[in-house]
Amino acid sequence: MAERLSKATFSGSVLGVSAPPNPGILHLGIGNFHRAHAAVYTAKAMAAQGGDWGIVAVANRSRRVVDALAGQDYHYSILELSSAGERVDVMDVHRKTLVAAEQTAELMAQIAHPDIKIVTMTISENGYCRNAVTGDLDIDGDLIAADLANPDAPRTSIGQLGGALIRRYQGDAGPLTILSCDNLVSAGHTAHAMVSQYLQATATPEGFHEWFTAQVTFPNAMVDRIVPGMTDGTRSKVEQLLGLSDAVPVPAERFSMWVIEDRFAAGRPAWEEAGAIFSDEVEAYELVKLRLLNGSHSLISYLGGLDGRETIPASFEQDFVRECVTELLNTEYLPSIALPSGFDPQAYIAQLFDRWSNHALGDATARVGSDGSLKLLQRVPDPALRMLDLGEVPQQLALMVAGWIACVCPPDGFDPGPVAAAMIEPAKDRLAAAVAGAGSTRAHVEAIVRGGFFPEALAERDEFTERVADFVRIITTSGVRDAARAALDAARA
Ligand code: CS2
Repeated sequence: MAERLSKATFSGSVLGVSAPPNPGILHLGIGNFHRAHAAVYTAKAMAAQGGDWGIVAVANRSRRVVDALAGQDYHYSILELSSAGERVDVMDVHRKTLVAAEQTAELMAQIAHPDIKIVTMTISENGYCRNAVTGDLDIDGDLIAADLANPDAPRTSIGQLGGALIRRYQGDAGPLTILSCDNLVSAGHTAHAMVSQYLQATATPEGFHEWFTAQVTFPNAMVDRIVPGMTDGTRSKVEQLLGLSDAVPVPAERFSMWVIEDRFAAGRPAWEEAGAIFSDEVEAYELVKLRLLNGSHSLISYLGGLDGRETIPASFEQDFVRECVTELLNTEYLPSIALPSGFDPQAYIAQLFDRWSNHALGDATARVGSDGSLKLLQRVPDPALRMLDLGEVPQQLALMVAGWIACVCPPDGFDPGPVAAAMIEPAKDRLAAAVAGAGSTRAHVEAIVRGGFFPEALAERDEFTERVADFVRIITTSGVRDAARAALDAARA
């Protein structure tokens, strides 16, 4: 059994630098993605230009990563996997960890500390507590209502940020940047809207709102790196390459991209030294990535999942999946985006095809298919409405929604198989309640589309619901391949 990775046992050099003792960044959501993305840019930026940009990493409730990191002096490895081979890097950029659910007061005090200049976050679509129908903060939902009733012990990240900002103002701790690193349309604007709607609904001291408007910024950003979940294989590969055991290594592809709006209230690391792009066209990049990569990813996962394919590359290898994705990209997504200047969409798509074919990475179909009720909101309604307004039915987007329904809330009697069963759907119970008693596939689909899972503007488009129902019917009677064929035939008619 190899020794455990730690400061004492690791004799190589870390990626970038080891962070200095005083952290300047607090990160909400210490999942794999942060550790293979922003953390890497930060370590490299400090290696190039210094700065007190070590990171306080916050887990929402699970102790697993936090305890493992503390036991390894915050060292962990990143295992890069591609057809060109594999490499391992060791990181040492975190300086402290917290668990929000157990240390809420300490978390808010830490965000209110003058040394912290930036809060970054990967709290997933779910963490923003948005109402699916209105897009506003879900103020009457159980979670936000509970935080508003008990603002000193908030459970949501939005409530914790709200409480911390009030403390920061009271303590005169200076300006702050809150940087969303989640896959959301206009991520910065969305984060800003949710936090300010929370603050509007809560008691704040005099002068607070003026301070908040002038001193707290929420830049938009597009984040990108495919980071699958860790497996036993990741751990043993790292042990083999490093000669040390790491309880929390992160597997990742080689590709990485970060496009950020340069609106930082209190300074920032020289992330451009690590390859980040500072741009005024971030929202265009966000749409490119959210639709071309993430949207297509959802279609690959539902079609591949229903076809029994356990990984994204195994799904994408199927001709019917590749054909539907190509159609989706060229006729439904690309025309919906005002591209950033100088951007070559076909080169980007060719690169996506390579990334989705990465068997060495083996990204799980079920990972991408999880959380569909939240992800599809970012990937379907706007481009679907654009086509519907032109009098066309978006066949592949309808197929995507049908695939999601067939995987996570199928009509009675249809078994979507083991890959679909491994998809985690947080709205499963609400979905089941919505479809209870539906007497036909059409009624089943309508109960979902109109059941609070999609914005009103899409829910009222019967031609869309009808097409989703057609595809669910075909999937459940003659299979996903026939549904894909029907979607392609209709698109090409
Ligand atoms: C994926 C993303 O979970 C998903 O739906 O599309 O996690 C994707 O792998 C990342 O956004 C890549 O940057």
